[in-house]
Amino acid sequence: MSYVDEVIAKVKAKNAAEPEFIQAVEEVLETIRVVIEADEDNYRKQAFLERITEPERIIQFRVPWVDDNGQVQVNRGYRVQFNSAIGPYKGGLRLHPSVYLGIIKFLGFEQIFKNSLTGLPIGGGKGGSDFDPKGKSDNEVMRFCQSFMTELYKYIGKDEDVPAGDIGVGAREIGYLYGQYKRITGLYEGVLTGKGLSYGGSLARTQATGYGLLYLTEELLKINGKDIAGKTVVVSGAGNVATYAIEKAWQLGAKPVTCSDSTGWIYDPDGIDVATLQDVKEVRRARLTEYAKARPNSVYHEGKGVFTTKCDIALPCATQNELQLEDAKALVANGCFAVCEGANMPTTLEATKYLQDNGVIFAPGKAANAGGVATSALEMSQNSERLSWTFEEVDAKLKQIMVNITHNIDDAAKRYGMEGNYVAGANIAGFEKVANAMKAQGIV
Ligand code: NDP
Ligand code: 2IT
Repeated sequence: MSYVDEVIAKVKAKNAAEPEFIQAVEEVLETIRVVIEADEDNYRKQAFLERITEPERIIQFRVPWVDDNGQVQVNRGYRVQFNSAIGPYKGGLRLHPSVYLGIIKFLGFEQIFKNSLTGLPIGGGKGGSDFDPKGKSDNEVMRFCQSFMTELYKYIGKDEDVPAGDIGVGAREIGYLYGQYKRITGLYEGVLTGKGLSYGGSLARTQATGYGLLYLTEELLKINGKDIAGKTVVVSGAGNVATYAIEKAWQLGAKPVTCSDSTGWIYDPDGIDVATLQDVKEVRRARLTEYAKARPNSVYHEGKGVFTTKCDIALPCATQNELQLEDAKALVANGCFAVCEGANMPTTLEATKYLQDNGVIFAPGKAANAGGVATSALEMSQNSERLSWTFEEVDAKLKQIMVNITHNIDDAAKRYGMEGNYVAGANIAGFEKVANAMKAQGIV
């Protein structure tokens, strides 16, 4: 049996109850097979793939907090410090009821290669909790965040591990987490990114993931002789990534016509109005039915369905495995020619294969959504030098990073005879730097 197949089998056996983690590992190992097989005996002897698929450290903890009725609630907190070969652990915190260890491990594993692709010195990590912020008061969210940080602070630090936002963690949560870290440790340091602008945050971090997604999409289309201007874009999600993807799509001359949340989705024939979306989701924290009320030409549908809308480009920006085989078939049948992932692993393996087999330009999340973490690393740089850069400066750096990633993944795919396979290109380019650093640092 080949070494890659041996390790895939081992990972499946050891992590049988974690399908999302297995999915992420399988996708990476299948596409770096060409690299491994060129030096297979050495990689096997070094147990290289066993090491890269095993987190350096997993921290799991109890998070007790008191709700507004005086009832004690208990959630489970996690931080997976996956790989520190190229820098301190870096990656978001997710608060969602679906969170369990397998979700955090898949996200942490993806983060290793994503962070490598940014070209910046950041290792891979991820954390979160099964706490559901929906319907909680500000005080409940604060008490949860304080309790979460009261345990987490022991394991993080500006040169050690730097968490940030993800699903369910935005400016409000980062503020509460930062306040508690500072209170316990007495340190005013860049231990979290995505901070508010008045206490060490970076301009353009809020917009960075969505904007970066569009910078990469624009460049990838250029490489393929296409132009984003005038194209119809379907977006899923209605959170941080989706909102700023929609805003930048407009700025590049495209027309975004959908968004979605966990209960339904919107089709707006006039294009999604960013100010209305922000008011509904960022300010009122309401459902998308409120968007439809504010925009009478738009239509609200219950449940799933964004990807059945006719479009040129699809940008899944909500959550893992939201774009399934039947969605991929609908996209292809409707003439969609590019899918770029704003979310982490939103496309199932079989849907990805279907899109690629049908000639759709497909950019995986670890490349396409890397603008968020890249800008987090720029926030860390600003914190270290105790300076803040202008919006234009950060945005220009973000754009350059996304353009570089686009060409690096294109080149890596070509180098290994897989031109146009950006999944392979991203995994190989991300892997090479980490592998190099791991080899140099010995068996650790
Ligand atoms: P937000 O919490 O801001 O928004 C998430 C959106 O997706 C919401 O509209 C939410 O619906 C919807 N959603 C979440 N879970 C589900 C689900 N299980 N089923 C259906 N809809 C769901 O998160 P972000 O925008 O930050 O994150 C979106 C994706 O992008 C995630 O995959 C995240 O890992 C990834 N990402 C985020 C980055 C960042 O900088 N924030 C960076 C790189 C990737 P509702 O409004 O009902 O809650
Ligand atoms: O998935 C991701 O890259 C993020 N949620 C952002 C991580 C970060 O550290 O900014």
